[in-house]
Amino acid sequence: MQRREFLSRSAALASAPMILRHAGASRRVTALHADGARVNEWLSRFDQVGRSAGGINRVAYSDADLAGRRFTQQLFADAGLATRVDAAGNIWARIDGSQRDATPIIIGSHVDSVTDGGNFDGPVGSFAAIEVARTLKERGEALQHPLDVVVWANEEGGTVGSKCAVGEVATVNLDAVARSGVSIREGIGRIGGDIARLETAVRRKGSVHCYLELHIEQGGTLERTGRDIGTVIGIVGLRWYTVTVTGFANHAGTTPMDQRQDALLAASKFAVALNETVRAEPGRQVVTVGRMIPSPNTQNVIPGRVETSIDLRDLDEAKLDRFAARFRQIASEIGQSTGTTFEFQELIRSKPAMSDDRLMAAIDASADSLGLSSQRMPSGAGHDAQELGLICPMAMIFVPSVGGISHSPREFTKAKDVANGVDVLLNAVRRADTL
Ligand code: HGY
Ligand code: MN
Ligand code: MN
Repeated sequence: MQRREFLSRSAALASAPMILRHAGASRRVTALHADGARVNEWLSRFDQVGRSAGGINRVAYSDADLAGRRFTQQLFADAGLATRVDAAGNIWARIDGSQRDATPIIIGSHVDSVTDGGNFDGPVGSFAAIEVARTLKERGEALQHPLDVVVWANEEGGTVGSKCAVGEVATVNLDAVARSGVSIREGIGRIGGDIARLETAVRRKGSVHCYLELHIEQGGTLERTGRDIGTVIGIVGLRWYTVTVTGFANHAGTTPMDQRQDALLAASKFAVALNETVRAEPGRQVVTVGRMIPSPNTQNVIPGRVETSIDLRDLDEAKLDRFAARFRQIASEIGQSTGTTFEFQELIRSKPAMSDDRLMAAIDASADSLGLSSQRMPSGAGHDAQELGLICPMAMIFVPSVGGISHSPREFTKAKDVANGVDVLLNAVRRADTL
């Protein structure tokens, strides 16, 4: 897609009212149903894997992540699907198609979580993909295209596994320390990958028929409009940075106020300035300062150092570039006025991605055929699908999040909505197979 078209669509998208689509009763085609109850049973058992006091902690490369991956591999085995782990740590299974030389349809998601997260972000799409393959196998229904089912590694650390799979590993800082405390480089080895052979995990542009992913919405739009299904029209691009602010640790009592180099004061001014800068401009851009770790973090010492973070997102890549440059300017202004220095380390960047029109139509038609209402909508969350969009047509299916809550132990999606999502994924795969 030309950049101009992308920008005009994403600008239109950013401001357009949601395009509502109603179930076309007259155009229903008999649809296939998967076993949604089975998927919900897997989810309820999975809820105990990697759960701690704060919520779900299956953070990538941790022991809880390893337990989550073992649980998931057992689901593949129960479905009669042999799995392999690629050099990036992604888990794969394949069902052959009737057309031997056809490129594969890929479906899947992730099972790693954020810190103190929920049980639905990732597993709903991963388990649905296993269920789709299992249903097709049990019915003896062969697609023309091979069907690859994947569980991506370390989605929450910046779609690392899928970046490796599309040849974008250069945009990943492999020495960054993941939430589990190990570096990405080390973590890939922990989950069965092989950092020295990452190029063997790469799928080339043109080698994949299409990619479809079911995911919880992680926002409140579907709940607000009362629609069953979201057909995702585009996924925001994102930039993640670690910013280190350096001042001078000194005595809290004897250092006069005008002779301080207070790193926490500087970092706090920075967080407020970023928020004001992004809110000053109309649009759907968002910025979050999620971490702020002072040292020595002691009552009576002026903080000499702060490690903080930036998560910046928008559908328009030029806007991301512009805000990133503005943030560096703000940092140097605050540094001047507080006697501190700011150092930016880029952790991850993901490009914005627009969905494929034909796949979106397949999702809409699948929802219609199941008597479900649907609407077109953007994704404010990042997903593996945006990486796959670099090498093949992609689209996503959203199901409602209760209260629009996600990345929280209160994350929840109703059993009927999970079952609806699985059915739409199954029928969208069958339609995509004819494209
Ligand atoms: O951060 C995100 O948007 C996604 O949930 N990984
Ligand atoms: Mn996710
Ligand atoms: Mn997430």
